[in-house]
Amino acid sequence: MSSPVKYELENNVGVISVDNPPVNALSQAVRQGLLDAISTAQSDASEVVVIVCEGRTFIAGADITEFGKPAVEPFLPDLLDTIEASAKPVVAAVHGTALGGGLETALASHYRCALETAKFGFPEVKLGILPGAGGTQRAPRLAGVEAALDLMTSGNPIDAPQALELGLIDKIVGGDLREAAIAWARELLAQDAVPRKSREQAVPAFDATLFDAYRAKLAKRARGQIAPQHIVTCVEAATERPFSEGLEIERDLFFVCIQSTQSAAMRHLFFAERQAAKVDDLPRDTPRRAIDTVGIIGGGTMGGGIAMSFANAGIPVTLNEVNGEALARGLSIIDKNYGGSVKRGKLSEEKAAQCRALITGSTDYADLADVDLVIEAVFEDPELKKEIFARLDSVCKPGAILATNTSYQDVNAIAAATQRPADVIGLHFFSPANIMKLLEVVRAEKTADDVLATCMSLAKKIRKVPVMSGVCYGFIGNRMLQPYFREAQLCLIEGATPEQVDNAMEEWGMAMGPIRVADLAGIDIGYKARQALPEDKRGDPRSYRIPDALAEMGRLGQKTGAGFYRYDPDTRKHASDPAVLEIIEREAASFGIERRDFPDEEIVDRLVYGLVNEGMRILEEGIAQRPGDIDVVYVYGYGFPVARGGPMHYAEAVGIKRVYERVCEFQERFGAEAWTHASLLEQMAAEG
Ligand code: T1G
Repeated sequence: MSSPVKYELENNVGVISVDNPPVNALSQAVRQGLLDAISTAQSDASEVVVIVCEGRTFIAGADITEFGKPAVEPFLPDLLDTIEASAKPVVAAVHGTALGGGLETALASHYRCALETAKFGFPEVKLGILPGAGGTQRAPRLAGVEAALDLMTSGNPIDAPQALELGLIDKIVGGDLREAAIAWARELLAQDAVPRKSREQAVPAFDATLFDAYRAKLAKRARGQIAPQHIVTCVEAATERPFSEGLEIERDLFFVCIQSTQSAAMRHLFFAERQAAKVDDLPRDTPRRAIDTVGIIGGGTMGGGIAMSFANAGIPVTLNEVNGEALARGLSIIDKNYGGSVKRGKLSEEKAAQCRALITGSTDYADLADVDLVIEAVFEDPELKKEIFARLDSVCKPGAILATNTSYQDVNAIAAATQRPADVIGLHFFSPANIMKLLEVVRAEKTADDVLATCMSLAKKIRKVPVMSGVCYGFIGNRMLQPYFREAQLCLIEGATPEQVDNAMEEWGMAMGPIRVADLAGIDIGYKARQALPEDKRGDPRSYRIPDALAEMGRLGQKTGAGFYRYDPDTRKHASDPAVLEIIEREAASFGIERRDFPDEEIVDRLVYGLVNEGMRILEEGIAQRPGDIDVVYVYGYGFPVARGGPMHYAEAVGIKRVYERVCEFQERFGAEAWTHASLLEQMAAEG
């Protein structure tokens, strides 16, 4: 087996090139190859060494597939110490992304150059770990404490001009990178450049209060996560201890992180997200249709956000509304959103104007005749949606994809309203659609393979995370939400308070508790949906009598200043409202329920195991391809804590048998209607 690392002597320059597709990860073979090459260079005719990579990127980090397996030498920290100790200057030449162990390799080199388009980052925190090969000690010495903290605790990459400004790289080069790096290496030699070790650089002046400020900020932003806090400790050590001691602290805390359940959960999500983009029964070479222009029906909150997602990816959009007034309203919301992004520094004025210019308003369906994809985003009236699809069927060109953004409705029935059901698919965006990353791609019975393949790839282009779902009421996410919200309401009527339910779930890790989510979404949404159903189809009345009472009092949530909580008109901060407790007690009494004290653990188990049990049914029915898909849906669409890996991964971490037993206990206590266990759950528990 040939090494993925090649070493060639080009006159007086030793060139080490790494070729380990797809992202030149630092697998054992790459580490061994690098060690062999740098050792060879110490005793040959080379006077300077260049490290460069083949393919689409510089080293994108350690090989994550090796995590959790016994570590094999050479270990990365030792390899990087060897590179840094080289008697001959080492130049790292970066293109694509230098991430994690890849950036650490560059920082252990003595000089760094890059193409203008290169990106640099420490994404380890997104895997629940920290830079474990000297990054926490070398980066603050080169870029300063605050920049290093930002890079490592956010996990987000920066571009080459920023890296140059911070001192993480020395030069931006153009043209062929290998040639440019070799030429620069020779220039350095001509300037008598010597090995310049990052470990010997002093940490630039810094504000010592930064560390506690970051600890407090991260305790809010990454509630309960250990890696961000340990990163701060490592960087603080870089300012207080000799390099070697700082390295030891980094090593110890790296192992604490990598052995944590949090990191196991976040690594699971890394691969689950990439797996979710694949459709098992679709060949990889399934043709894709070209999507160069898009039309959107409905300029409301969803339609506007969807339009921005495509425009932000450089795809022209025609936004269609029923009349000029509605269109003006829709476009003004988009203008406001772009203005907000510029104000928050998320987008430059110029970029915002460029994107906005790609969105054109329309009140005439004829304007959609030539677009490649149309997305219908009107309110949830099934008959109206069918009407719209029948009109689109008569207007749109052959081969155009017709998609619906419905959150619940039967996509098969909508497709049947056209003569071309093979071109119909569900594209379920999440609000705000220009921000939320999740996209449920709903495959209807007759959806053509190339339509599905096109939409799964298109998602990546508009920076969304696609997950395929079959057709059922609420698809994957919203269907699983029903037992979650049902149990939240039942916990209320049986004895818990809105604060207790929300605090229990937020302490456990949810971004926002279910009661506050109900107030944010609007209590009238659920109320109207129930009113549209016959009484016997609304489910257990104990699970909706309280929100119905609030809705009938006009307490619709944040939008009316009061729902389960009161909201400060200026700050929108929520506060408890004793009047709500009176309503809860009144409704409980009407059912003859004696309210009781409520352990937080029971709230968490009923809500989360409700999700898991429904998730098992969704897998049984083949609505979701794999458990990891469900985890990606909940983490990217419903604020499920990344450090718990999603509902299905969490069930596995807790133990499927324990979950099954708890669900059976709930069935005993609360009845089979709500808690009949999924057969897959029973089977998995039985088979261990
Ligand atoms: N290890 C193993 N496989 C990897 C990988 C990695 N680091 N990065 C990507 N892959 C696989 C991925 O699973 C997929 O496989 C294929 O490559 C293409 O990826 C000591 C310990 C580089 C920006 O966290 O962010 O270094 O699905 O679909 O959209 O401090 O991949 O095709 O079979 O994502 O073009 C730190 C992770 C590691 C970077 C490219 N590094 N990767 O994005 O392609 S920890 C990371 C990415 C570390 C040290 C520590 C992205 C990318 P498959 P893709 P992409």
